[in-house]
Amino acid sequence: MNKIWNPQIECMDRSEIIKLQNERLRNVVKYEYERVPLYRERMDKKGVKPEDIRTIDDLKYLPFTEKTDLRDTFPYGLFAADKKDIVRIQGSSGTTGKPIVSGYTQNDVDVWTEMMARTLTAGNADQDSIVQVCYGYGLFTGGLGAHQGASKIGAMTIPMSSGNTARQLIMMEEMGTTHLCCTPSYALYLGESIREQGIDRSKLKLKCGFFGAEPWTEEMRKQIEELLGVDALDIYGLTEIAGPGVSFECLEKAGMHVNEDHVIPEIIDPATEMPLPYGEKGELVFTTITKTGMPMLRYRTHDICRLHDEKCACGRTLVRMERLMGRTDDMLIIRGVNVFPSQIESVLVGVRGVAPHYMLVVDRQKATDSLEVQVEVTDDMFSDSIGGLDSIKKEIGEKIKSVVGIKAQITLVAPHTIPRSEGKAKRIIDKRKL
Ligand code: DLL
Repeated sequence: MNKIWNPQIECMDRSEIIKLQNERLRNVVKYEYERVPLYRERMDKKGVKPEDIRTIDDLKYLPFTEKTDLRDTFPYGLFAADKKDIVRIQGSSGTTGKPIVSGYTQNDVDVWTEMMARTLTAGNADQDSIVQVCYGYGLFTGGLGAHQGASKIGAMTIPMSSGNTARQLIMMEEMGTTHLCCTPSYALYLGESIREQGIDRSKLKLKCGFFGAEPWTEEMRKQIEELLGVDALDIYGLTEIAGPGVSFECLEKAGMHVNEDHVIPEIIDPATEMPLPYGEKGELVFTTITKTGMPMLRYRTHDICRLHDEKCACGRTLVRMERLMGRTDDMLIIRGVNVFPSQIESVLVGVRGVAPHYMLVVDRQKATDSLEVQVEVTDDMFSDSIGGLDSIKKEIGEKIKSVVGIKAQITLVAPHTIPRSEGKAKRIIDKRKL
């Protein structure tokens, strides 16, 4: 039996959903125009007034919002609510060292919590469930998002946060965890650890897992399901829009239901920026229609996927997103952390003795991602002592850790050995099969 947290909304007639979206869209556009200078200026420049936006078909007249807008107006430029009404800040990494932050009012935290409550319910979690959250707690939305949703449905919630696999496994076994929230690569790692340690799978009570924050495949789903004995569900979200739960799979595993009473998804052609019909592959764009802290109009996610509006066998009528098919930009997700090559480059240009020629090699071994940064040393440095080279490696490693938030292996290579490109530089070798 497939449980539904809010059937009234999740199974609403499409015509009713669209009516609700039209009404909420009109309100949010007016609200943004009145409160956020960036939106007002951009709409004025396009000659669009809030009254021109009547229905979701008018979305195409609105300007887009980009991650760079959040960076350029950091920290408070896009806040629509008064600071005193903001109760939470969450964040992720941006294209440079500056974080990307979003401010949430209590309303926004409640909206997000509702989305995650629906997500967990779609995997049959309820007040009898024991939910182990191994997403990181902190600025990253994974931990707190899953936690809030699990608390809302009345589940026993274990806020493990990420890491410390031995302790995760003890808790899972002894507490009788039924539902697991973590990245798919960590789920695989947990599964492999269970097998390696010879833990008796029949002692585990796991039923279902909610895995997201990074790309994964149907093949990984099968492996995780086999290793952990769970239904492995895909969940999607992003800090700028809410966090995890923006869309979620049900046990039909036939695409992620978008919480359309709170967000309007569109697919656009990333080159022409024109909207594409359901079923076509393109870039996913979201407009939030119930947030008040920092609502987003036509936020370009740079994630590539398809949308479908047929009713799901579970009864939900919400539009479904296919598994993500990649990105339109060069953002990598390494151990769940968003990494832009430009961040690495900004570190390298500030280090004496290295040239701005580098290659990022990403790999995955035993379900754990690794990042190797190969960088050329300058001619002068090349003839320097090993001690000098070691201290450069150390400096780069520390700076990358502090700017990007992950540990990288640094390999210094001889001058002129990184292949030069005549066109767009190729700076990434991703050996993971995602
Ligand atoms: O990753 C929120 C999240 C936490 C989602 C926990 C699911 C579970 P950000 O750090 O802002 O937020 O990163 C957002 O991660 O634009 C996608 O590129 C990627 N992403 C998120 N979920 C998936 C998924 C969180 N299920 C960025 N499949 C997004 C593939 C995903 N990529």
